[in-house]
Amino acid sequence: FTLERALRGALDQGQLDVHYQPLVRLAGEQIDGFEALMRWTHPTLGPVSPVEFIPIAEDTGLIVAAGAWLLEEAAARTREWRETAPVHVSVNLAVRQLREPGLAGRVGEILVRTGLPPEGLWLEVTESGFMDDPDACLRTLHELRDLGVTLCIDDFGTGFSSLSYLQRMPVSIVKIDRAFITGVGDGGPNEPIVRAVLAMSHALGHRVVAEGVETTTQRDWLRANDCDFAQGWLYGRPLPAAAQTPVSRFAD
Ligand code: G
Ligand code: G
Ligand code: MN
Ligand code: NA
Repeated sequence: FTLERALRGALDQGQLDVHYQPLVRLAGEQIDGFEALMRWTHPTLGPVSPVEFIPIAEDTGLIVAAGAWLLEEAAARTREWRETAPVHVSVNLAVRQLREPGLAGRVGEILVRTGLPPEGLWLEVTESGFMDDPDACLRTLHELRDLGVTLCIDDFGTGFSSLSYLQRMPVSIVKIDRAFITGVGDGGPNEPIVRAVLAMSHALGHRVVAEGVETTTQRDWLRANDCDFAQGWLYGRPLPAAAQTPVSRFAD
């Protein structure tokens, strides 16, 4: 038995699922959209953590088919939600997917097939994709942006964050990694860093998402410091689509 072999069958055997986590506008505390997160439940192993299986899916290339499936599933679901409220869905793109020729064309086809308008789709990429082959990555990101979708830099602040990437990547949203959101509002050492990322991102014309917001203390500090969006257990855990509603409001 290997996890890799099990994962090869997971998509065909319907073992993959999508969970959705709310992303909230800090002014007004209204849902702006949801991040779509892949889940795998193996028939005997039970739920396998994405921290375990996503790297295997990337290394084996299985992420290409699984990611395309997730994108179509999330787009179709969000098109339905948009009959109630103008929410977006945010989908993670692995480096491996970014490198696949024709990605933007396939994303465009999915938008057409599902009827999701491009403003309903955010795509999250990390700096690691940019590092390996900046020119190819930039071309793909520009093609995606030309579709009218919103590009986000994910896990900002971790890995090899470089200010030149932030400036050169055609993104309009910066997602600050949850490691930096720990302790904000309590006078913790992350506060000056988060303030600086907010100032720099806003100066570049980008909007900012704080990830991993768990407390009202964090929320109040982020709002006072003009952070645009928040995501985290304070607002909701990733859950199946049936457990989410696109119109929830959160008390101030
Ligand atoms: O979903 P958390 O609940 O455990 O996710 C763990 C990690 O797996 C995160 O880094 C997240 O970005 C990644 N991940 C979850 N779903 C997807 C997906 O559909 N595609 C890619 N590339 N990464 C994902
Ligand atoms: O890497 P990415 O940011 O795409 O992955 C999001 C990861 O963060 C998922 O594993 C998700 O379950 C997790 N997550 C989301 N909100 C919170 C939170 O408030 N606290 C913690 N500890 N983890 C969170
Ligand atoms: Mn993400
Ligand atoms: Na993230």
